[in-house]
Amino acid sequence: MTGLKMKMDELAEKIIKGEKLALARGITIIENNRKGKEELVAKLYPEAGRAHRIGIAGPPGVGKSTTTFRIASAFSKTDKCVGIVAVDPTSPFTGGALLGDRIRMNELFNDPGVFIRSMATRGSMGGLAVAATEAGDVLDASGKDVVIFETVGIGQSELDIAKACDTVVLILAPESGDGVQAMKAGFMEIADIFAVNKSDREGADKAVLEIQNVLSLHGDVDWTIPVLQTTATTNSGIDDLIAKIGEHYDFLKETGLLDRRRQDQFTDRVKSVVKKLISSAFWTDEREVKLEELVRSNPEKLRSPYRIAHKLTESFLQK
Ligand SMILES: Nc1nc2c(ncn2[C@@H]2O[C@H](COP(=O)(O)OP(=O)(O)OP(=O)(O)O)[C@@H](O)[C@H]2O)c(=O)[nH]1
Ligand SMILES: [Mg+2]
Repeated sequence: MTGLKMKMDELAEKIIKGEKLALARGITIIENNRKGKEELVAKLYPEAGRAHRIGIAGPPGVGKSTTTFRIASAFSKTDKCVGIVAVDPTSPFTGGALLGDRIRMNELFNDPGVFIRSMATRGSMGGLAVAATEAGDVLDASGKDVVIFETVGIGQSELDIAKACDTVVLILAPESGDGVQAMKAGFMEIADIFAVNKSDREGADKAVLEIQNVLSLHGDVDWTIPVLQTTATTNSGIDDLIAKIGEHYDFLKETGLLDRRRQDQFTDRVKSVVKKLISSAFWTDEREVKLEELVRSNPEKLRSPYRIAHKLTESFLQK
């Protein structure tokens, strides 16, 4: 056994026991693509799969962190261990928010049943979703009953993270009119529960109706997508939200959808690793240089990306 593998085995064992420091180290290794990452994931993966993965998505400022905090505290009070992956550099979890928020988040930090990890969006393209999902695996393997992913915005990378969750909660605010944007971005199709937060403000009823209208066109057969109203700051409607999250998880388990979803997610992950492996095997220094040469030697008017790509990959693909 190599030294590195032994070290990773040791670390994995500590993570599986639920040691916080080991957890933090493990996630750092994954986030930064450090040496030993593959060995660590291999060791932890068989231990993962027991946690309920909940995605909390939505446009900036609608109350995702406040809601996450409420949900996490409620779970923690019922003796469930909670892990949070907050994917956003400006989130209150990383100190980007107002003082009041930070104090509330600190209460959570002091809760021994809750482990919070924030990840910055400055990661490489497409890599963030993978890193966040793998951080979720580490938390899952460490025995968390629930892993919550808070993402900001409704872009592709947020969509990818949501797709790796069991239950996706889309949070909107009454005034935002973001529903339409979220719909365009593909979030309407993958959200299992809608929450119109800040329902202490005007327009919440109208927003709920609008969302219900759109959903009625989708007409999913088995799971009726609930559209709830919450006011995260006063904890209003949060019990209902937590109940629906639980119902959805039961629904997934009873119908066998959970296994199917996880199998699909696993297949997707293998595909993305294969893509990465092939791409890094292909892009040797030599080929980078050849590409430069081909681009330079072909006059602009005659240049076709396909022709050059075929020339470059010819020998590689024949193997
Ligand atoms: N009036 C009202 N304000 C709320 C409610 N929920 C959250 N807020 C406030 O809205 C602001 C943003 O809340 P956050 O929970 O940080 O929202 P977020 O969606 O996590 O924000 P980002 O992570 O920056 O996208 C804070 O000042 C909260 O106190 C609510 O239900 N009603
Ligand atoms: Mg937030």
